[in-house]
Amino acid sequence: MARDLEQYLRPGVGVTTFCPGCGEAILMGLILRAIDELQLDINNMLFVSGIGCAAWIPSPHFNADTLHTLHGRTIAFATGAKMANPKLKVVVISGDGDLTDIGGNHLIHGARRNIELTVICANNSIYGMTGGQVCSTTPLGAFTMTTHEGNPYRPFDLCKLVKAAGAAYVARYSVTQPFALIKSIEKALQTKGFSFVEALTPCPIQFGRRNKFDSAADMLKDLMDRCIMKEDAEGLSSEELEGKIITGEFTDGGD
Ligand SMILES: Cc1ncc(C[n+]2csc(CCOP(=O)(O)OP(=O)(O)O)c2C)c(N)n1
Ligand code: SF4
Ligand SMILES: [Mg+2]
Repeated sequence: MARDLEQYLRPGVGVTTFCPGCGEAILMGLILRAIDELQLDINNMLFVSGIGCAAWIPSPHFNADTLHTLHGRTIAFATGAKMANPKLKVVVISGDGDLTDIGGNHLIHGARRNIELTVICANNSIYGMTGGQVCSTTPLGAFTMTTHEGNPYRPFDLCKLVKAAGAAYVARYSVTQPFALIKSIEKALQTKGFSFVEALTPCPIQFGRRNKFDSAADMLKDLMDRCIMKEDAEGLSSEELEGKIITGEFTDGGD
């Protein structure tokens, strides 16, 4: 069914801030589809973002209340807003660097407290907006502006981290799995407790061009090849899972 998603966009914003081929722009559309599918009243929602390309998803694009806050401090602002007005649906949308590096402590303690927030983390494996520095999600061996000889450190598994910290709902999907990702965002938005959706998204400009991807399409194809549903991964050997990214729901304690 065709939907008028334009109704959710702030009039007059016009040009998007995203580079051509950026997966975060795809994610923006998928979040709006989830809101539309649930018929949520956007006037009863607050979108909180930090600093980074992903932080531009709600602000300035969404025609709703948005808090574009300090780098790494989204969960603190969102917690304050939720406490001040518990009826508000508070949604945090930000990048992997913002939420899990500088904001990592806020993230795990938000999950530990199981505050009713929906957190959507755009994981593009890099600090995109500031020129492509290494991030806690950068794969081992990947080239970035600050790891010219390859990243020597293993990345965080964000879903394991947030699940272990106590979140009610935790899931990971790629923007190349749009229907599953929309459904997951819908589930997160309906969770009574801390919900976390990790959205894998390509950054062709800062990650792709340093890591032998010829184009944005190549990065999307790579994600399509490597993402495997949790259920399909069960029973596969570690050799068969080499290089694969396991996607799906990792806990579903919220109701
Ligand atoms: C306290 C502070 N430290 C560092 C910065 C610089 N800075 C702004 S955005 C950013 C990284 C954003 O990366 P991420 O959250 O992954 O978003 P992306 O651009 O990749 O979507 C950094 C390091 C800042 N604005 N404030
Ligand atoms: S730098 Fe990367 S994450 Fe940022 S808008 Fe461009 S492609 Fe997207
Ligand atoms: Mg990033």
